[in-house]
Amino acid sequence: MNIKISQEVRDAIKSGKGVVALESTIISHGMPYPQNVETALLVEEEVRKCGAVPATIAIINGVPTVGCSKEEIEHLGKAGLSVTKVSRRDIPIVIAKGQNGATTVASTMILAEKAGVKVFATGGIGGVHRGAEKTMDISADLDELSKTDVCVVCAGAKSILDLGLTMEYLETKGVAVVGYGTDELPAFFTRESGIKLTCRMDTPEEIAKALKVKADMNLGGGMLVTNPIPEEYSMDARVIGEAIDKAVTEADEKGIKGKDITPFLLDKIQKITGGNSLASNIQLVFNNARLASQIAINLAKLG
Ligand code: PSU
Ligand code: MN
Repeated sequence: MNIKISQEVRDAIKSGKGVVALESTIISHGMPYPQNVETALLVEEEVRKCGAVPATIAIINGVPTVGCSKEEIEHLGKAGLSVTKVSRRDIPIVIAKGQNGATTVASTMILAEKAGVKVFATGGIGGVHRGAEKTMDISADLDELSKTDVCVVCAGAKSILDLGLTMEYLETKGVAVVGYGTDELPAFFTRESGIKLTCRMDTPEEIAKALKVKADMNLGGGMLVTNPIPEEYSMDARVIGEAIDKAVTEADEKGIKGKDITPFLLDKIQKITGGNSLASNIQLVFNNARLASQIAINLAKLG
């Protein structure tokens, strides 16, 4: 397959520098313009400040691209929802049609693995939706974590999902869910959920070591590292809980389904809570980028 890997990313992989993959659905479908573009560029800066190299991933005019340019990021951000949201199933279609595509966690993992990038930072992952026992709506992100060898660093999952079922699903699929400095799955806007994780780890070195063992044993699949939002940016559980409940009810009433539901809920929550949830969202992405950079640097040292 023809993948375009930027010179900077290529050099970094060759010389054993840490590289951090970044997704593009968060840009086009996860935040409003212009904060989406500002955040995407600042996250790249944050990774560089930590001594690693960022690789924003998207499909540009039908070409899977690892290491998007500033202009490409700006385009994806401005175009917003009109860009196709690309999960695993959509990759061949968008490439064959020569279109632009914003990659989700699942498809970003696929392209990162093909390019040799082992660590990926994002905000939140998709998961098992509330009511999935009826709708069967389970994000392709979860199956991807079970088969594609990339470590994903996130702030847990938003309670637009059923967090308990999401953890059960990952356990069934053999995906370790590590808490960075915590025993509990963080719930994106808040640091706690009451749901127990696979294990707690307190240093990036320890996480890199576990990734190295997994690689040496050829176990395949990824690992999920959950990094709680910094205390000063975490939100009131009741305020955010009510906003999420309202958004979920509205999606239900409007009959929103399939790939449209996650972007719909994200947008509604931002509108209900004003700018507060967006500010928290931006900060937790920076926080994840810093941890992912440290993991990538340590992993690169282990060879
Ligand atoms: N959750 C968030 N922010 C996001 C997403 C999820 O808090 O931006 C995006 C990610 O790209 C994720 C995707 O991979 O939504 C999941 O979509 P779906 O549930 O349709 O698989
Ligand atoms: Mn879905």
